[in-house]
Amino acid sequence: MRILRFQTHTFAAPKTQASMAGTITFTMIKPEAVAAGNSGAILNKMEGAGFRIVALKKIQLSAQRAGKFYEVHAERPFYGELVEYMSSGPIFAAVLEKENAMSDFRALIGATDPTEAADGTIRKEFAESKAKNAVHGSDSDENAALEASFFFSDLERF
Ligand code: IDP
Ligand code: MG
Repeated sequence: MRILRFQTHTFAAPKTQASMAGTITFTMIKPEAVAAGNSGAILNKMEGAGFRIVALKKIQLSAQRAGKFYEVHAERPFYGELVEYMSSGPIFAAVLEKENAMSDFRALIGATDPTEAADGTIRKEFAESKAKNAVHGSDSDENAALEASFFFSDLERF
């Protein structure tokens, strides 16, 4: 006769303040990197670094939508150039998941200017210039959530 065994419940330990960083970040593979055929290699680096792809789409932004996305930079001298560039061709937009997603992803992509980016970073390997720097990465958990929602509904995240 078989005896059914029931597993006792286990409870996860409460999160400490130190582990409260968000698990979601947002990225774009920018137009020049998509055009150069580097999308697959860049996504491979992201997955290889432990990021899980929650959502992914290829899309071309209108100048108006790119302007809206980068509204926080509206006063910076390169805003017009940035909006024109980011709407110049298709991009990949993605939501990524990992512990400490935002800060670990910023480390993976490297400094804004590829000449200052550390060896092994995505921008060091794939960026053309400070402007055409291959990838976007959110700069805070709050912005990651806002940026992810700019492109994806809840039904598009798995
Ligand atoms: P980040 O992408 O590393 O967060 P930000 O300062 O938020 O850098 O700038 C947003 C984007 O604007 C950059 O990724 C880059 O494409 C562009 N950008 C930043 N600084 C310059 C600049 O001095 N000249 C031209 N483009 C720039
Ligand atoms: Mg930024």
